[in-house]
Order: sequence, then structure tokens, then C-alpha cells
Amino acid sequence: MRVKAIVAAGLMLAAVAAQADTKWDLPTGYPASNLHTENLQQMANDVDKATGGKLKIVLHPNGSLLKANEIKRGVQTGQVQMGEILMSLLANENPVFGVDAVPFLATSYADAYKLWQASRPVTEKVLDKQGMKLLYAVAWPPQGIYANKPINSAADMKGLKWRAYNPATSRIAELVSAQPVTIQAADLAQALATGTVNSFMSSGATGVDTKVWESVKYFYTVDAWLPKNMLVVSKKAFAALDKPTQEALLKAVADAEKRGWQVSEQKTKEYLATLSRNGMTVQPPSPQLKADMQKVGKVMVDDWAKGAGEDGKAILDAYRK
Ligand code: PCA
Repeated sequence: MRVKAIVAAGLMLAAVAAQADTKWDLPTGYPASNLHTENLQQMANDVDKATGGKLKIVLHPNGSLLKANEIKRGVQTGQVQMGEILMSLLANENPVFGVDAVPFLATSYADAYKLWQASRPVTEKVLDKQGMKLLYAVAWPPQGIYANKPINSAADMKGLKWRAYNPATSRIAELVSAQPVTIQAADLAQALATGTVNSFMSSGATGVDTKVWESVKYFYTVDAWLPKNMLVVSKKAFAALDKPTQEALLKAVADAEKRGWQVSEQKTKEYLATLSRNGMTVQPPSPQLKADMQKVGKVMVDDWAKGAGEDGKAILDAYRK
């Protein structure tokens, strides 16, 4: 009798365990209202719905669980199951990750998307070797120059206290003789407010996220590149899901990738309008500034191609086809 009861209790526990919801943590480096974060939240909601609550993905925005530069390691070491990462942040590890931050290689959404299609297979391969599965990538709006004074040429950038967010933006500072300091978006408002930095390159999105007009007054729409955030999952965590849940996740991320690119492009103008509305001067770069930045871009494309070797050549060939 007692044995039977114990066996029954054991079976019940096993049944409960099999049904228990899986909870995943998803750290991101950007605030909840950011376009990428909103897109991720919708993806998480879609997965929740499609799996009847079996897979719950909990977002941790703005570096609240892991800082932007810690997220990849967090996924690799199994501390979290998923993570959103600024791809070009990893360019020192492998130049393939930095192709979307090479100035003037792809400056429109159409070209950025084409570049992504050209670089996706290699990117997937590199991540796979590191125990991660690439789920999607979505572009940020085009990158321009923010500064606390008018900038009409590269000479005007000399000596600026320049906030960098990846190796490419540090390199730009070197090439124009500005002083680079690496600061991730979550700490940017503070760094501007305290005068640690007075200039940087980024999108209108990050300008709005950080209410940049409280510190800087000029934005030049250089449209130099469109960097991407990518969503990755630990292969181990993914393999532990049952087949229908895996399929629901893959469907939700495919939808999110499509939606993300559309929303990013749609919002580009709105962000610039918000900067203007808050008193900023928003304008295209002067011909001199544009020419100077293109010179910087030329040096960087050549450096990139050299550093990225065969993989890089394959990406550029596919992109230019
Ligand atoms: N915003 C992020 C990365 C690119 C962008 O547009 C940032 O400034 O950190």
C-alpha cells in the first residue's frame, strides 16, 4: 500500500516536472523603450502565446542583468540562455562580426540587409563553433556624428572627447585625432552629463533613448553604416526544448527579424524629428566633413579586408554580386 502511494506520488511529481514551464533569461544592453528591446519583448510575448506559456522569456533591459559587453560570455558560460548583442562589439574577436560597422560599406537599409545576407552564413558558423545559435539580427538606424559644437570637417574633431561603442568607433577617433573612451549606451547619458565625453557616433535612436539634447546640440546625418544587434541562444538550452517549442521559437524570431528591420527603417525619420523638436541642429554633413569621413572609411575598409582574410573576401564578394 505504502509503496504504491510513494510510486503514485513519484509519478505525479514527474508529470509536473515534464509540464513545468521553462523560464529563460534574456539580457540586453538597451533600454525597454528602445526599438530592439520592444521587438524582443514582442518576440517573447509571441513565444509565450504560441507555446501556451511553456517557454517564458524574461527580458532584462539596459544592462540590468549583464552589461552589454558581458552578454556574450553570459550565454557561452550558461549563465543565461539567450542574449542580445551588438555584433560589432565583437569585432576584435573576429573581424566577421565587424563588417556592419565599416564606414560607407553599406549605408542604406537595402544595402545593410544585403550585407547581412552576405555575412550571415559565416556569422552563424563562427557562433556555432562557440556553442551558440544565431536567431536573428536587426539593424540600428544609420550612424551620424553627435557633438557639443559645430563640426564642419575632420579637423574640427581633433581633440574631441569621443565616446566609442565598438572597435570601429575607437578607430575613427584615432584617425581624426579625437580621444576615444569606450562607453556602452546604458552609461552614455551619465558620461555626457559629467563631461567625460562630448561627442560620438550613433543613431537617432540612441540619441532619443539618452535624451542627448540635454548635453549636445549638433547631429550630422553622415549615414556612415547601420550596425546590428543579434539575438543568440545557447545551443544547449535550445536542444533541451521539445520540438514544438523549438519550432514556435524559430517562427517568432523569424517574424521578429522581419518586423525589426521594418520598424527600424520606419522610425529613422521620427528619431531625427524628435532631436530637432528638442532644440538640436540636425543636418547633413558639409561636403568637407563628408569627404573627410569617406577618407577615414577607405582606410577602414582596407584594414578590415586585410584582417578578415578569406571569410572577409567571401562576404565582400557575395555582397557586391
Ligand atoms: N546605438 C548603439 C549602437 C549603435 C546605435 O545606433 C549605441 O550607441 O551604443
